[in-house]
Amino acid sequence: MAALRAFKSAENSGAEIPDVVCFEKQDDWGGQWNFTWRTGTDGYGEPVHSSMYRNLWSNGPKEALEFAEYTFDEHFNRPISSYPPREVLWDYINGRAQQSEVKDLVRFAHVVRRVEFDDQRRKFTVTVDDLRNHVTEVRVFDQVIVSTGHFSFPNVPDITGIESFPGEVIHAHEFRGAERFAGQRLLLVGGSYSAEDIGIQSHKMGARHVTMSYRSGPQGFAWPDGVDEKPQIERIDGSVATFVDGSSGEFDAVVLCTGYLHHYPFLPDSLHLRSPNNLYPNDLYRGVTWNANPQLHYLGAQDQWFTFNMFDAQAWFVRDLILGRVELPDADARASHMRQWSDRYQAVADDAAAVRFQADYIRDLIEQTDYPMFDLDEVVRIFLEWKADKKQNILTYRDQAYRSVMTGTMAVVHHTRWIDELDDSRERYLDAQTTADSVS
Ligand code: NA7
Repeated sequence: MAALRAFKSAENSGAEIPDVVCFEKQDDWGGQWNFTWRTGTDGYGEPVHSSMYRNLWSNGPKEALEFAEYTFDEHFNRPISSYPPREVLWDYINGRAQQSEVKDLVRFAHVVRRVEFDDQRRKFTVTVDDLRNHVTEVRVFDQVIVSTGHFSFPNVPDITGIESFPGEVIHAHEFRGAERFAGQRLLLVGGSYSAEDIGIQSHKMGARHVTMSYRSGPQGFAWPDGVDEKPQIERIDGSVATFVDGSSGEFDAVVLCTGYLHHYPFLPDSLHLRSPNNLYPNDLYRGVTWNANPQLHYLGAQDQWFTFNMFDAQAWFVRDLILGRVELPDADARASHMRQWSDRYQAVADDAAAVRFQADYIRDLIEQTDYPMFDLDEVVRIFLEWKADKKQNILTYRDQAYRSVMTGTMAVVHHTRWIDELDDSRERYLDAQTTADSVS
């Protein structure tokens, strides 16, 4: 959606743009934010893309992800809170894309099966299945932008003895809601955002106990009673998990919050990004362009502090490369640039440095395009404050309010505290008449 918007914005300002077509596997756009109740395979028998769950609220302040050229004020016409639930965020990104009038460029329910590159002709041949009409199409393109994200294909580790576990074992990708864990003892494997959020969602929905098992280090929040952390699992025997510190516990269900794989089944090895989930994946010039073949680009392949506005910065840069507005240096110069940024990334020592690294990365991209520059240092400050809020109280950080760096608008304090709100719908969220008192 960022790429479509970027091209449209150039066209609106008088530029000639190439023919753009977007193939989207799902029936609607929104990617990760396009929630489905389905797990495993979708109605067409294709792997379900989105890892979204029903009760998800933004886990970072919206002021850190706001688009610089389509603000929350413009969309909602009034201040809203800093941590909207998923339907509200979908509404925002959908509103922007609708405004761009780019929907006719998207071929919904079209799954890309294969992308091949012909070195002689320097063209891509793209094989696409129209899932509704059962037609296979083969098209030729000069440039390909991979915008499928990298939080769709679960990383599923083996755990000794897990096959003997009598309860349910799922990956976070298949998690759709925590109601089913009410009264249960839940074991979450992993120590990052999925474990943290599924953990507190399950606590909110009445899980009897939640244990999170980390590999590298504890998340270290002041967990409420009924939530704790353990080191790595040594083995599972039936319903009992034993951890490497010798402690053990009995559980009713396991959720593997073990992250995702960079997996692009439509790409041959020579074009396929392989990377851990980090802030500077190898092989991508300026974090977007496949260095070995700069006619191929990836958006959003990094791990993400910044999200929507970073995707914009990337999309505008890739657009301008394609339009020839930004010069593509030769392979050596690109490699040297990548080395510099990679060295810088290697020197990142903590989360604060990681946020600053990503802010600098975005600044570097925006400086080369006409995407509106915004106060990245202030967003870094917001991120650090957000981290402090979480440290202070993991159950109340979503009740805090921040000021927009784009408009100066102060977010409102939401009518209901996150921990008390059981209706995550857009209607309920936007119901300004409801006060905290009347629903408590
Ligand atoms: P992340 O952030 O990639 O984290 C994956 C977590 O899973 C991380 O804590 C890993 O430990 C842990 N992991 C991976 N393999 C194992 C094994 N084998 N055993 C134990 N633990 C393991 O993914 P999330 O799903 O939490 O978040 C996805 C994105 O959503 C995130 O990047 C945000 O943008 C929002 P590690 O710390 O590497 O030792």
